[in-house]
Amino acid sequence: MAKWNPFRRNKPEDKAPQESPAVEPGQGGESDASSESTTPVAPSESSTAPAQQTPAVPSEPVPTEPTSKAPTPEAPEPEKEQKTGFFSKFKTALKKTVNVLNTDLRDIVKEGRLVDDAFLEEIFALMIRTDMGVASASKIRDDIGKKFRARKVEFSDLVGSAKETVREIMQQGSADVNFAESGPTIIMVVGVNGAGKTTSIAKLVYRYKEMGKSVVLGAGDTFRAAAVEQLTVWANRLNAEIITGKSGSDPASVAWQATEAAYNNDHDICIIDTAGRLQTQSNLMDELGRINRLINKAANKVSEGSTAPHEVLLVLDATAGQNALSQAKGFSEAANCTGIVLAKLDGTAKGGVAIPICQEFGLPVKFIGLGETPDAFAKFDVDTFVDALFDEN
Ligand SMILES: Nc1nc2c(ncn2[C@@H]2O[C@H](COP(=O)(O)OP(=O)(O)O)[C@@H](O)[C@H]2O)c(=O)[nH]1
Ligand SMILES: [Mg+2]
Repeated sequence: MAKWNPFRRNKPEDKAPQESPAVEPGQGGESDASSESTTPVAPSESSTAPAQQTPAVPSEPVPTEPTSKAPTPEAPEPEKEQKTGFFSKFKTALKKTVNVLNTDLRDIVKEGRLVDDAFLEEIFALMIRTDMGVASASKIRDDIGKKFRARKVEFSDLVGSAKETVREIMQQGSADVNFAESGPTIIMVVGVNGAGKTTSIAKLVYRYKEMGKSVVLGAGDTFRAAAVEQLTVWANRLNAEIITGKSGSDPASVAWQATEAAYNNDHDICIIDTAGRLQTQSNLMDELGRINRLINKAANKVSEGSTAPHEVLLVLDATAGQNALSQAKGFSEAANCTGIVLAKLDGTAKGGVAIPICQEFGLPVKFIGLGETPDAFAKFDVDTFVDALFDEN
């Protein structure tokens, strides 16, 4: 495992990569982009960049003294012991869904009910009132129909069936990132402004540092100087190397350099931040594709045959409810996302939206954000989620 060297703090500023990152074989449509690499420029849509919430650098980011904890490779995965603590947070986050399931669903089967078309439609209408979306509600209804049609059911039958359906919908492989088989694991982080990208990166750094891994960051949100500062504050506090470019420089150049640094300096993990953008801004979405391809090219240049990024995490703000769904759609199409970080689950009752996100886009929810500190983060666990969803207490 690579050792992190606190004295080796590469800050190449906006030094352009030796090989122009913008020139991609077979990317004829991007020929105009090659000029961007020699003179770093702001993202082309800078003037129309999302004018929504632009979170300031946290004045007092409060990592829980992560630097005092020496990373030990044998450190147990934090989520194990956190599981119970997170259960109640999960329940709060799923309150809207839990309430409907636990009160209304219980009510309609109080005295037992015969499962017929009318009853199944009642179930469907009830599920629709939660945040699970039409497709999931239909599947829950259909599965109940298949198992119990023309039979009398009780609450526990319905809950048992619905749990099984949700588990099936959300079935996912390893909830952690897809680690590289050899060499560094490169993770790109995307999402709209204010979703929680930079905070989630800090949480990932904390997580991997705790596991004894060495981390390098790429401050790819070059659009706002404050964003670079914000990530730098976290990098310093969490003891991670950071590659920055000047404000307005080409984010792909930063991504390129961070990827190179990850390979050249034997880091285990490289996480690249990107500027927030709306899923509707097609040229900004195209830029994500370009950054993605250049990360791959950089990886290949340093280590022939490598492909990267290994993970493209889409950070969604759980408080956005159904809007998170349209973000998932836009980003998963344009940015080749491989997983979701559902941030701010601590501040919403609409966490049920995780179900349609998994179902409609086939994107696994890998991590959940439960607060603003780096440790307020957990690997998504489908069993805890389903248990919280149908918890009767
Ligand atoms: N309560 C809570 N706040 C969060 C969470 N994740 C991020 N935030 C806050 O959301 C705001 C925007 O986060 P930031 O990481 O800067 O978003 P970015 O624009 O996507 O990089 C900041 O005030 C964060 O502290 C979370 O899981 N829970
Ligand atoms: Mg940010």
